[in-house]
Amino acid sequence: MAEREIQVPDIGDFDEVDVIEVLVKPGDRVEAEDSLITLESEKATLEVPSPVAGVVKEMLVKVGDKVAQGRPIARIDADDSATRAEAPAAAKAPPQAAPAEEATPKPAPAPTPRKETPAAPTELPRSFALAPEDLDEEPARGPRPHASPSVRHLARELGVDLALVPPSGPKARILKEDLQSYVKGALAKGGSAGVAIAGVTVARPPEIDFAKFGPTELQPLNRVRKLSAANLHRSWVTVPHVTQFDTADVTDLEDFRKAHKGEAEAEGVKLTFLPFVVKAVCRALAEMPHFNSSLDRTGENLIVKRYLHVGVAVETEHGLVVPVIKNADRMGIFALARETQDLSDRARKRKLAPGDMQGASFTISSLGGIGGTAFTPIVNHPEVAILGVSKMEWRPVWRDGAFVPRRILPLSLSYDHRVIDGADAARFTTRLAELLGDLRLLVL
Ligand code: CAO
Repeated sequence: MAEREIQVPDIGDFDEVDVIEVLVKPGDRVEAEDSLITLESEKATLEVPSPVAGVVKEMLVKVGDKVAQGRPIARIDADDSATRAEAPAAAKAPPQAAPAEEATPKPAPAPTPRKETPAAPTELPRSFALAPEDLDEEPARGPRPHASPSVRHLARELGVDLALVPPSGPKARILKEDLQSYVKGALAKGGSAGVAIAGVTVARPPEIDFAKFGPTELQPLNRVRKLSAANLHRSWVTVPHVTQFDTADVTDLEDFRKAHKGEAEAEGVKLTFLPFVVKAVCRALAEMPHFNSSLDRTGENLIVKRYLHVGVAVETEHGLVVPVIKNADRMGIFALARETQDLSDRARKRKLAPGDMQGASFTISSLGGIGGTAFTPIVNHPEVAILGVSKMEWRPVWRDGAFVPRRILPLSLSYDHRVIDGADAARFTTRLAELLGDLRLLVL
């Protein structure tokens, strides 16, 4: 046995990526190529395999850590045979490099990218807005089935939960053949094998040949759309959503905005409606901090964030992107307008850095510039609430015995009912309406 320190291999363009899974623990036996940890960048999820067989002595990373190339991951007591097995590879190195190779721990082999692979429900990419450090440890699960990365990869592609596959390999290892016979068996049952989503098995969607009904065209989804689809789907199936509708009388606010538009333009800022909404949202969040929180992964604790980073959904030709206005509560209206404009411009030109899309604690989706009366936005999980803003319009409002025309802004607040009660949601939108209805409250 020889102790080996395993390090993060070359991870491409990223300085640091998140550890989202630790797949082994001290005392576990691993074979060469068994995955040790899973890393996640904005672009892909990667499994880092062990370069040697042996017994895990110590794990040097945990879920939530940010790691870069060369960072030690684990110490493994490598089998002698493993050391021997590596010898030919070392022999391929130039002769003068060999001693250095002996002295320096060898990094793990290149990770397996899972870029374009549709992930199983438990392994969907996280939200753009996720702050990994907010999350607690892995939820309690049964023992992870033993399988090589290639079998796991295939299982993900096929949408098979490996926990359901009977293993036939040594030490209950699931072999490729096991997976194949499981899928064959499921198909033989009439293709009724369901898809497991958040612990619930639902019927597979039927395969329909639409060409039977008329001409069709296959358009592959781009990466942004696939990522946001996965995040939205996860949120849809895991978060019990409720949407609270409300309206705000923004007549005075709109007069104020129009009166200051020219002044803003002189400073190179397009003063739209959104910065005022962001400002009001920050105030309401400061007053009701549980709207600015996340449930941890055990579901037993609330992580209340003491920062106000507001995500803004931006429509781009590549799909929906959610850049984040950091510390939005510390900005004035013009600064917010400038920041929104800059982030949305860069989103549309695909110039956002990964950091621009991380860390949101609450999201706003404004469709007001386009139209619509109300909608039910999906919570940007692991956040717990999202505000949808629809088109402001003139409506007759009954005041002092007569109808008067007022500009009314529709608000749609979707929230995670595990964290927020309906009464609180109504309080939140009522307060927002109050703040948007009377600008003076915003400056207090
Ligand atoms: N009611 C009426 N008019 C509104 C409005 C509202 N609620 N919100 C904005 N407007 C107006 C603006 O004030 C602006 O008017 P002026 O030209 O008179 O100043 C005009 O509509 C255009 O605004 P905008 O869209 O350029 O800017 P914005 O700051 O309001 O919004 C952004 C920025 C990035 C949120 C928006 O461009 C966008 O992408 N919206 C779509 C978001 C989306 O797709 N959400 C769906 C997510 S779920 O699928």
